[in-house]
Amino acid sequence: MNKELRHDWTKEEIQAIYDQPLLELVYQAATVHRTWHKPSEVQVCTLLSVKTGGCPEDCSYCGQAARYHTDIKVQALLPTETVIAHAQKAKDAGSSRFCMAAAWREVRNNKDFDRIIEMVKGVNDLGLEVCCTLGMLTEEQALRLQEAGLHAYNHNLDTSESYYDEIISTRKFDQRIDTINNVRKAGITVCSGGIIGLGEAPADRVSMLLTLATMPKHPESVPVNALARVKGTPLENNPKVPIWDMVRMIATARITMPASVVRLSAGRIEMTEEEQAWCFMAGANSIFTGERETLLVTPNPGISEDMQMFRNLGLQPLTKKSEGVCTTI
Ligand code: SAM
Ligand code: DTB
Ligand code: SF4
Repeated sequence: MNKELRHDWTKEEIQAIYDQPLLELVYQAATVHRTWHKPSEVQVCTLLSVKTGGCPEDCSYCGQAARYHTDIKVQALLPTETVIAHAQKAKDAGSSRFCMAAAWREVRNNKDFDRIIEMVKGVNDLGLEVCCTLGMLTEEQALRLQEAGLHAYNHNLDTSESYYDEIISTRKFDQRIDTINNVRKAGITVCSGGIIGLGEAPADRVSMLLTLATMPKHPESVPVNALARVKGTPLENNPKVPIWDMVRMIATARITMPASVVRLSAGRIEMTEEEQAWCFMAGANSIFTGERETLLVTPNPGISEDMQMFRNLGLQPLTKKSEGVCTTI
């Protein structure tokens, strides 16, 4: 199979990939996956919520938005030492990548950002690959993060441009793109994907993948989240995402962005091992896992359960730096 990345995908092409008979789609994605990656290796990622809840945005899926009455415990920015201690623990557990998340609309040039910079430096000094997700960033802020040693920035498109306003009213799709461009300009790798199960049509999923797959450089990491339904949010009663939709989405991301790490992100707690196996077959090669058994605020399988699944499926966690192992804390 030829190993060329394409950036000129059309909506029709991606829709045709997505709509193929399921087994054909999985076979094609698995073939691409084997051409570009070692299929037995899965990157396991550590996620730490460094600032939880109280967010001014109105993302209708999110348990951390201040305006929804959810059961989430608000937590101010953690002390730097606490974060470094968690990172050390993650490293001792064999982790080499560490992602810090803050429930902010955007980064501001204040003391909290100074502390984030210290955290990035500290985690980097441990020899861990550092990732952050902090909301919108200016180019200058992205540069400061890069200089502190940030390796990756997570900023999801979440859904298609045309469905965006149905899900979030407090910012525009274009502002997501602006931040991603700022991250790129600063020389930080991009982690960007989305969520399915928001009530979007298949055409919205295709449109979101089209935006990602036609970027001048594909995001190095593409998280595919199934909506984690949080009580108190406007989407709490949405139907559970059918597994075949997740498999189609992962397979289509794998085929259109063959070199990227495709992350099977939120939603695993509601999937069986067999269902997750389909996702790995379709080209997913990363997961989030954790000792405290949560993602940011929703449940996630524990590390021992995941390691048992890996043994059952003949998968290995990646250990080398730059493709590292992480666990949720
Ligand atoms: N506040 C920052 C932002 O929105 O960019 C960073 C944190 S936010 C929790 C990171 C991403 O997690 C969101 O963009 C969204 O894609 C995903 N996410 C949040 N809540 C989710 C949920 N309930 N189910 C699935 N994915 C979710
Ligand atoms: C991403 O796309 N998924 C992760 C990570 N990026 C930050 C977070 C998902 C959060 C799911 C719901 C929660 O626990 O808040
Ligand atoms: Fe805030 Fe991010 Fe949640 Fe949106 S997804 S409400 S920006 S924490």
